[in-house]
Amino acid sequence: MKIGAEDGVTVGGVEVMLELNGTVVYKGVEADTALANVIDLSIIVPCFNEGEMIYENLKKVENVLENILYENHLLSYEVIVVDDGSIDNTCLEVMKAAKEDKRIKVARKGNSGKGSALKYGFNICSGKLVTFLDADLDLHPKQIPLFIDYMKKYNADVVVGSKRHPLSKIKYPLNRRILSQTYQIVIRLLFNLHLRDTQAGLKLFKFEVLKEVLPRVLCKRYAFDLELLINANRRGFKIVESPVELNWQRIESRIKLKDVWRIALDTAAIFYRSKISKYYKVRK
Ligand SMILES: Nc1nc2c(ncn2[C@@H]2O[C@H](COP(=O)(O)OP(=O)(O)OP(=O)(O)O)[C@@H](O)[C@H]2O)c(=O)[nH]1
Ligand SMILES: [Mg+2]
Repeated sequence: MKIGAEDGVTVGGVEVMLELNGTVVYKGVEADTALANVIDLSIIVPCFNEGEMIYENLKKVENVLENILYENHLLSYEVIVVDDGSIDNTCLEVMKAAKEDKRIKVARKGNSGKGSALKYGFNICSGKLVTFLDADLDLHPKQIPLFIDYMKKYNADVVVGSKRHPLSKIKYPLNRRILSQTYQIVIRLLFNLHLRDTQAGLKLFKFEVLKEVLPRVLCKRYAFDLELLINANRRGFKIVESPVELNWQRIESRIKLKDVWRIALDTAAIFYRSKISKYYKVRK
């Protein structure tokens, strides 16, 4: 299977590479081509070196959506997998799933972090509602309908999964628990944000929120979630927390000391933009 920028052609303003059997791979998306209201739900899955589990996990996503979205009057969906520079077989596995289900789309680019991948995926999505879903499925997509219910019930613009919601059921290692709790305490001290968890890998947005907020989100890696939520909050969008069931899937966490250091630096930069340069202007 050949994947290369030299094969790129432009379709609807997006540079794409057409695979031999017709699977479309989006590459080099520069322009903002997102079109709201074309379909009901877009699920964006950031994916880096997940070859071992991504095919199976995309099948799980597909099953869930087939079975439960109909009950929620969501008739159409797309899954956009953003694989930026994986060095394992992720791309082949995603392409296999995409060939079997045309609602799965593949976006590829050079590696620049989870946040950057989500932003990139948004550029080619077209759902009225947009979900961010981590590829490891620590948070199973069967929880999406609950998020949709919360959005309706609380008239919210954004619903975030929260490991610290009183109704959440959480299974993950102690070291990750401590890291997560410490980060949320730091956030509480630095920012006036009334959320107990900014980092969970399942979130639901109205399309318009991301359209307005993402251009002001500069972090490319894990602090992206925090910056996005601060920005949405400053602009007056209503964010509510949903309980989640988290079942840890990895043998070992991928978050290393280097990532913690990067998160700390990015968080300091967000503090500067939020409190000093007032980069996230409040909506009038
Ligand atoms: N496209 C892309 N996806 C990424 C990148 N880094 C992480 N991801 C994806 O983002 C999601 C969350 O990353 P994880 O490594 O699971 O982060 P985490 O859940 O905070 O930490 P652990 O599960 O403890 O390792 C997964 O789907 C990853 O594949 C990246 O640089 N590019
Ligand atoms: Mg994870």
